[in-house]
Parts: sequence; C-alpha cells; structure tokens
Amino acid sequence: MLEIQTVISEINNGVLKLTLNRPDKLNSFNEEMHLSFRAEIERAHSEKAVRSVLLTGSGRGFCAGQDLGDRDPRKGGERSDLGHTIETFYNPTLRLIRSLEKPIICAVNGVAAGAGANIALACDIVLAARSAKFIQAFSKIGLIPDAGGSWSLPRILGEPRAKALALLGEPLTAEQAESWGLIWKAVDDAALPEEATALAEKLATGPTVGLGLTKRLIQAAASQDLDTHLDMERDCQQTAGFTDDYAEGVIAFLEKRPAQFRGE
Ligand code: LHQ
Repeated sequence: MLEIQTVISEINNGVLKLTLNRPDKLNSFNEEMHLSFRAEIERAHSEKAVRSVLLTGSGRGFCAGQDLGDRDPRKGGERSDLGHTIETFYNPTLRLIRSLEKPIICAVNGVAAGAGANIALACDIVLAARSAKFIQAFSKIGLIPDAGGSWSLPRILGEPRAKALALLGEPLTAEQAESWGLIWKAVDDAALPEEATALAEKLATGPTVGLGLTKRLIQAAASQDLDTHLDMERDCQQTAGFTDDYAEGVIAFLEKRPAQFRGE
C-alpha cells in the first residue's frame, strides 16, 4: 500500500514549502504528522539551501489541532497524560519554529483550530484566506490554549480579547484577525497561494542572517528591559555587519542596482 505523506515538502527558489496533509481530518496532528513536521522544521534549521519556509494545509482546512480520534476516552484504559503529549510533541516543535533564524510564513488556507491556530500564530508572517477562521477550540473540550497560545494571545491582543477568544472558543474571521493585528493580512481565497509564495520567495532572496537576527530581536523585546535590549541590538548589528550580504547591500546601493543577497 502506498504510504500517505502527512507533510508534503518541496524546495523551490530557496523556499521550503510544507503542506500539512491529512485533509480528511482537517490536517489534525497524529503522531506521524507531528514527527514529520518536526523533522522538516529541523531540516529548515540545518539546510543552507532553505532560506525561508512556507507552511500551509491541503484541502479545505489549515489544521484542526490534535487528532481527537486518537484520544477517545470511550476506548478505556488510563486517562492519557496530556503533559507528556505536550512535552513530547508540541513544545519541541514550537521551540523549533520560534528559534528558526529564517523567516517562516504561514498561509492559513482554511480553518485553524486549537493547536493548529497557535502553530500558525507562532509563525513570523501570517496570511489567511478570507474564508479562514481561527478558533481557540480548547475550552470546548475542557483544555487550556496550548502550542504557545496562552503566551502569544495576550501579548498580541491584550488580556480582554485573548481571554474572550480562549474562554468562548468562538471562531474569529480572517478579516477580524487582521483588524486586531493577530495576523498580517487576509487575502482573497484564490489569491492566497500565489501571494504567500511570492512573499516567501522574496524573503528567500533576502539577507538571511540579518533577517534571522531581526526575528530574534523582535521576539526578545517583550521579555527584557531597554538596556538589555540595546546591548542585544549592538551585538546583533555587529554580527550582521560582518556578513557578505551587508557588504553587498551597501555596494548595491552605491552602484544604484538591486542587491544580490546570498544569505551569507
Ligand atoms: C477531526 C478534527 C480533529 C480528528 C476535524 N481530530 N478529526 C494537545 C494535547 C493533547 C490532546 C488534545 O489536544 C491538544 C491540542 C489541541 O489541539 S486541542 C483542540 C483539538 N481540536 C479541536 O477541538 C477542533 C475539533 N474540530 C472542530 O471543532 C471542527 O472540526 C472545526 C470547527 C475545526 C471545523 O468544523 P467543520 O468545518 O464543520 O468540519 P467538520 O467538523 O465536519 O470536520 C471535517 C472532518 O474532519 C470530520 O470528519 P468526518 O469523517 O466526519 O468527515 C471531523 O471529524 C474531522 N476533524 N477536526 N481535531
């Protein structure tokens, strides 16, 4: 029997495109998909040819979080230890996404629920199809927002909106998510693949080291004071200033031509 790939991966023009691929289950995570997805993000860390990542889903949904079919309490046995699930599967992946020093774009092509919503929100730039919805579905099944959601939502939205979304578990439209600043942009459904690919390809021709350091700085800002942050800016700028891409950027400016960054 032909094995179905739960994550389809391809590299084109420096972009590692990852498509979550369990469309019949709205691309919810089973163990195999967890492991494949994590392996692909690890690959993004290590492969030089990868200069940006584009994450999306196949079929009509983006990702419905954990596959609840795997978690049927009617099947008896001991109650499963969700702390173990989080520690084994979600947390390592979230850490890998956030620590990736290359841009990761998320094209939310349809519903993003539970951990699926929060994995999308952990990405650097989120585009969503106008028909897509974000659902903090956890409260509907008695859980708390995981995959970093209880950390990212109040930071992005403030407590009032974060709490209402998480406690009610109601769908948020892509347009509302854009107007609240939760995502970068809602785009017409038909335009999403092309717009997201163009964005990822543009970033893949960027000064990769500088972009990675920029991501690191912006992520660190919320948890440190200005003095500490200014020191960090100094150190990161020092690193960026030693890259070939910085030299190329300045030369290209002086020669009045587009820069040809090589990510080095
Ligand atoms: C699904 C799922 C799904 C399996 C749709 N699983 N089949 C961490 C630690 C450990 C355990 C627990 O979880 C976590 C983190 C989490 O992510 S908790 C949150 C888990 N996710 C949810 O609670 C969302 C469940 N899904 C839904 O509420 C709905 O499916 C949404 C609102 C996402 C979409 O609704 P519809 O557009 O009406 O689609 P549908 O419900 O008809 O789903 C289509 C199919 O996908 C259906 O299968 P079927 O065979 O009937 O066609 C669903 O059973 C299946 N599916 N989500 N998470």
